[in-house]
Amino acid sequence: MYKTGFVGIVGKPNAGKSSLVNKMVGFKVAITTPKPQTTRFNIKGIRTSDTSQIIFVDTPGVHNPKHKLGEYMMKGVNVAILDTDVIVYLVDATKPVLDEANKRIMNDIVKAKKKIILAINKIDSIKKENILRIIEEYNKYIDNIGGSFKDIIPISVYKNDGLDILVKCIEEVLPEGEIIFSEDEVTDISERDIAEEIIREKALSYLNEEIPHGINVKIEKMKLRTTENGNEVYDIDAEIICKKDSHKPIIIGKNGEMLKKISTASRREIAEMTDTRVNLKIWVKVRKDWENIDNFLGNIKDKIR
Ligand SMILES: Nc1nc2c(ncn2[C@@H]2O[C@H](COP(=O)(O)OP(=O)(O)OP(=O)(O)O)[C@@H](O)[C@H]2O)c(=O)[nH]1
Ligand SMILES: [Mg+2]
Repeated sequence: MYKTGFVGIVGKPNAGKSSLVNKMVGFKVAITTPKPQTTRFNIKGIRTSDTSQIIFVDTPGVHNPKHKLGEYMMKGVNVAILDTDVIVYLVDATKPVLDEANKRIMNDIVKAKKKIILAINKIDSIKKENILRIIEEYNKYIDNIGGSFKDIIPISVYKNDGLDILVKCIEEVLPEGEIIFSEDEVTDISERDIAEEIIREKALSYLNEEIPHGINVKIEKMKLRTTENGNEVYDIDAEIICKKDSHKPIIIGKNGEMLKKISTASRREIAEMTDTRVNLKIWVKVRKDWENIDNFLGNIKDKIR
């Protein structure tokens, strides 16, 4: 009996949701960083095997929004809860406390009568006895709001620990069905979108303090060109958008060194992903308060689905 369905991966920022989806799919569909609130819109990661096609939906970390950007991010989480067959609620075992925003989301999942699997990630970084305490706390909470977990699975994405069991548990609760996406499809987002995300990932990784989360990346042009000697090259023009005048020189860096670092790392990874040479130009622009202005949020707002 072949199983097919959509599985929402929901949880606090930094729990390892995007890392889990990438590992399950075997391809980097979503960027990951050690900084919370990396993911800004839902991304599908498709895992096709002999027994099932699981369409994972990676979602932004659950938080209390402080601007329009945050509101759109949380809208994405809510859409995923309604539109998927199963929810994997992912807990970071090193920071398991259930905050108010996450309690609300848990209530929404129970209210929507969705099947929930609790996965406790990063067990490579805690003592075994702490896992029991986390299980107890979460069981108590869900019991209080009239729900229950279909399964509880400790995992480590880093160590590939418990992931086979997680897949089996998902397959058990997924509906029977035919394959939806062709076998070679791994995601629903375009190369252009992934390229934007890769540039943002590099900027997030290299920049410090308050700047990383205040940036957005927009690709203005991404065109394939054939050179005189018959090689293909992607010409890419991109903008890093920041919200304050004072951030711009920091992103560019002394003698342009920071921007060069971001640009070199991005170019390499985009070239690897597209299997094509890349000619990447990045400009830095200031758009004051862009996180609250609809015009500048198109690339996030349009991806709520
Ligand atoms: N120790 C440990 N760290 C992990 C594991 N899985 C992911 N991480 C790390 O946790 C951090 C956050 O991972 P992400 O996958 O970006 O987390 P996320 O839940 O998608 O975060 P947001 O998009 O911000 O909501 C990264 O530094 C990962 O390398 C794991 O199994 N063990
Ligand atoms: Mg993420």
